[in-house]
Amino acid sequence: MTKNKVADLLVDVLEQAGVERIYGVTGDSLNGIADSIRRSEQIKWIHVRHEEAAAFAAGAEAHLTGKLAVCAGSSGPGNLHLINGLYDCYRNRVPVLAIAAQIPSHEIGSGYFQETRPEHLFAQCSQYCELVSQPEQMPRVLEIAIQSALARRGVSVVALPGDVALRDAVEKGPRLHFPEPKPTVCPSEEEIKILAEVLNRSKKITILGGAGCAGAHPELIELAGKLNAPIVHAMRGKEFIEYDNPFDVGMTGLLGFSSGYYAMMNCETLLMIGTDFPYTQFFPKDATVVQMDLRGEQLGRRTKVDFGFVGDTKSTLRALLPKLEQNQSDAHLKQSLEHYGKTRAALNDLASGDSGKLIHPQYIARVLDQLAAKDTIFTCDVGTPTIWAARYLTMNGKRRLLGSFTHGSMANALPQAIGAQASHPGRQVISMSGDGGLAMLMGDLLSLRQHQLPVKVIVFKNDSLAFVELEMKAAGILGFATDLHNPSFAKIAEGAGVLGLTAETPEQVTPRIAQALKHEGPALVEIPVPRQELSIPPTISYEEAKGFSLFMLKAVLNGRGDEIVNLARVNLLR
Ligand SMILES: Cc1cc2nc3c(=O)[nH]c(=O)nc-3n(C[C@H](O)[C@H](O)[C@H](O)COP(=O)(O)OP(=O)(O)OC[C@H]3O[C@@H](n4cnc5c(N)ncnc54)[C@H](O)[C@@H]3O)c2cc1C
Ligand SMILES: Cc1ncc(C[n+]2csc(CCOP(=O)(O)OP(=O)(O)O)c2C)c(N)n1
Ligand SMILES: [Mg+2]
Repeated sequence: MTKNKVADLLVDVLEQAGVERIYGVTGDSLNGIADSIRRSEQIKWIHVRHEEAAAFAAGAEAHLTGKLAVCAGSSGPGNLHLINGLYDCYRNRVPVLAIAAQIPSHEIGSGYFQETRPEHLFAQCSQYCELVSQPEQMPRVLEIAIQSALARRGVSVVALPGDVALRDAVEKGPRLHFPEPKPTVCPSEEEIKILAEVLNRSKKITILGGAGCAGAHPELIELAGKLNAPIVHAMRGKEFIEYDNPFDVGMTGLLGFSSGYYAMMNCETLLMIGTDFPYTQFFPKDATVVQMDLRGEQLGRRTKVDFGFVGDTKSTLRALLPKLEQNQSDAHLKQSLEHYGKTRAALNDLASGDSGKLIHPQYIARVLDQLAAKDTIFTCDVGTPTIWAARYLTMNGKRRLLGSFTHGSMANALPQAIGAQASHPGRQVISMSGDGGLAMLMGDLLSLRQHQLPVKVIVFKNDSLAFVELEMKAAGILGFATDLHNPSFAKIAEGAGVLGLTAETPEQVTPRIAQALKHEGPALVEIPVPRQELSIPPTISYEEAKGFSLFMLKAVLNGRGDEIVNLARVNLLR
């Protein structure tokens, strides 16, 4: 009987951990591992065309399933390509393991062909990153890596030299057999009492909820009802908070709704729940701020906090709710909801499909929202597609929305869609791609065909890096270096074996998208949209904007872009 190799043991451990697929590009030092994966009945190798796409895809899978997802790259440039996607996984706090193959162990330190030092390179985007330099370390190092990724929710990297992978294993099999830890974390009784007292005292409360509210929807709604509090959400919380929510007043921030902005600014008590909303200028200055988060180190990170509590949202709210009194005043809630109604109506007006020859991107997003299935997984590129997704996609508790919201990397949507579709074969997956974003990792259009992934790619073709152009305008800088001389993406798709369609008029948007969604295989719909959909009026002066990036402005981009000026004036001229 042939002996188990270290690579075989690695695959055994991954199987034991429930891994079903590994995204990557093979090569040299990874070949031993690839050979063991080939023999696995459980684990499928998803060959992508760029390792960055592999990491984004693994991140999407982990985000959607909550379980460990895996990507791999060969030594040197192969695993170096993983980094940007891994950074995104790390910032999104999703459990991902990266296998970074390494050059032959006896060459390390000699400046050998493709030599890099993964332990250093990945240190910033991982919770755990170690080199396996001898067979005795396996499976312990791999299991620590997996445990770290799951328990700390983040990225682990195992660097494995090709020769070590091919040596005989010392240990017989996996050592750990316990499921992913799911502890409940709740503030102490004394703390819950203080929390209840603070909230019972205040009549004008606004809740800012984020991704940490996942799984606690009923508790959150009950809480808002007792407090008569409008709920503002941060972007990563949209998919968990917005639906079936009579207290929803939209998002805040640059891409937010002015109703979300004012609900926060006008409250006496701001209750932050499971959010790391990063833009400090959008927090009220005089309100009492109460924050709860699973991680103590998050408290007070974005604004001053008067009362901070460590706990998971569900357990904390369950303990808190019986101690809360019904707030008798609903004036703040009513005012916020009314404002939301008006903001929403103004945004809906802009999503019209009948204004002459132009196809407004808002309209495309609304058509997508209407035609997509009840449980569609959407991904959106960083750039203006993030705006359209934030404002025009309706979440319902089953739909999901993924982006590179915290790391903010372009080109995320297509590779995230690959991971979403590979891990959810029966689900509709739609990638809202920018023309810049799609072109950046366009090689992986080929993966849709190769792996029979019926992803639908909708290209917002504005022939520019439009979001950056907007930033330049807001900063009073002339638009520069933002032109895109685009090909026909539909023809490129056709050449890649993907159904390629183009909508050239507003009337064609619905039928083309419907055709793509009905198509059994992968499809791409290319849609020309105006370059400057959100224009910033010339009234914003250079003096006002000087030294401020778009994200630093205290501004909500309303549909037409004029509110950015109003809020900027309020803030900067005070
Ligand atoms: C082009 C662009 C524009 C953007 N504009 C905006 C904008 O206008 N508005 C906006 O909101 N965002 C915007 N974003 C996104 C923004 O950068 C942040 O990523 C987002 O606001 C963070 O959302 P979050 O707080 O829900 O999630 P996270 O940052 O992931 O924070 C979640 C928090 O919940 C905690 N947590 C996790 N699990 C639990 C649990 N079980 N119980 C309790 N706590 C838990 C975590 O520790 C963390 O502190 C933009 C992004 C891009 C790319
Ligand atoms: C990898 C990377 N490079 C550059 C940027 C800066 N950036 C942010 S949005 C953007 C433009 C995106 O263009 P496109 O995908 O065409 O979307 P649009 O805004 O035009 O709709 C750029 C260059 C970034 N976020 N990530
Ligand atoms: Mg563009």
